[in-house]
Amino acid sequence: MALRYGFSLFFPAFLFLSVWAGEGDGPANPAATRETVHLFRNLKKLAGKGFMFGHQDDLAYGVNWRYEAGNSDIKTVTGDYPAVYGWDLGGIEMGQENNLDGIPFKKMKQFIRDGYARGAVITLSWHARSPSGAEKGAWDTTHGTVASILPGGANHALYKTWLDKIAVFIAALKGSKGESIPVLFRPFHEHSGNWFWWCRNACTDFEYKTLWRFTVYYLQNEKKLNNLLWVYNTSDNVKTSGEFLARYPGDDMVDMLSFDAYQSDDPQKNDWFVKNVGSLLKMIGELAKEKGKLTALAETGYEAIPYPEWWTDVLLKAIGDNQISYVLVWRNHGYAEWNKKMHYYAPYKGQVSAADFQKFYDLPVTFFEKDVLAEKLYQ
Ligand code: BMA
Repeated sequence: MALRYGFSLFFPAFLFLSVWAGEGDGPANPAATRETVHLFRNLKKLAGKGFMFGHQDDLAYGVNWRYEAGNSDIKTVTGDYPAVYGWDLGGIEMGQENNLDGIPFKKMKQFIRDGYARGAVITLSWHARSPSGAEKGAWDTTHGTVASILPGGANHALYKTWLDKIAVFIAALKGSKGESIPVLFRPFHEHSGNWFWWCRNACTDFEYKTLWRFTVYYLQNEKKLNNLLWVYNTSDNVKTSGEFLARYPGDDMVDMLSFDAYQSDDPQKNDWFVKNVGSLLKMIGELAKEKGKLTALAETGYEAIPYPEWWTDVLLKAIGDNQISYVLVWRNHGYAEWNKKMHYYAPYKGQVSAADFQKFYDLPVTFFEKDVLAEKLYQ
């Protein structure tokens, strides 16, 4: 009781929000824009029919190409674009022109507008650089870093400048009628892991929740961004719903439950991926049903996809009959200089899994861009 009282005195505004927000079948934000409300409701309906396919950085580059207008590795295989485009804001907090993987933010804005104009869904992640260990970027686990950016912390004013930069970027994302483009925002992702400065080995559950609540409060109430759907995300190491929800900030500040899981070993020798992803999707599906939220497999993939049937024999089986909004595979960097191997997760023309990906594309349950255009997700 004493703790609660002290806490609410310290951070009143964003604590009290929880009293009345988050009810009903719309997004958590009661002031969400029309298109954002439509997207939330349409995604709920869509989850009963199938799931969307997403790809990180899809329009910017692929294996063996960079910045070619209209190009997409997914399109070279299927003739269609993904239904979900993932982009990462890492670096924006430093005022950089390019994100951590070299994409100019100016180009990213245009890719986002292009994807939205074609009826697709946009999701943003944020590999924010640690204020404590800048040279390691987001991959710094100095204790106390999250605490330092919370209200009262030494880096709190700095953190607000980061959010101000994010707000400028997001506010510039407009559709042809001047409407704000809805964004599935997934900050501080994979928090159950042990590699980022917001992970569970680097900050307490309470600090994480406070960081989330402050971030939502600031972007929604101070910056008036009402086009965000908030995506809560863990890694694949959580076993129970209690563990999954350990850092859940509240129904009033989350719209989607998700986790990230990658195939790391040979799927023909080890069925861990199918089993684990399947059971985690079931678990978050049940939680989402209770809470009236959406779900996703927010990041996945098998690096360089050496198993030709990975799409229909592994990924599809892992998803099973779980009703999720989307699955997104990570970026197609191509040859990675830093560890001297290929780093990509989506097929491209001629890649060994391309034929199987075409089969995956042809299934009635997989939604790509042409399918979602017909769904009119924003109306
Ligand atoms: C990782 C790798 C890195 C990249 C980071 C953020 O999985 O792809 O090369 O910098 O994601 O996009």
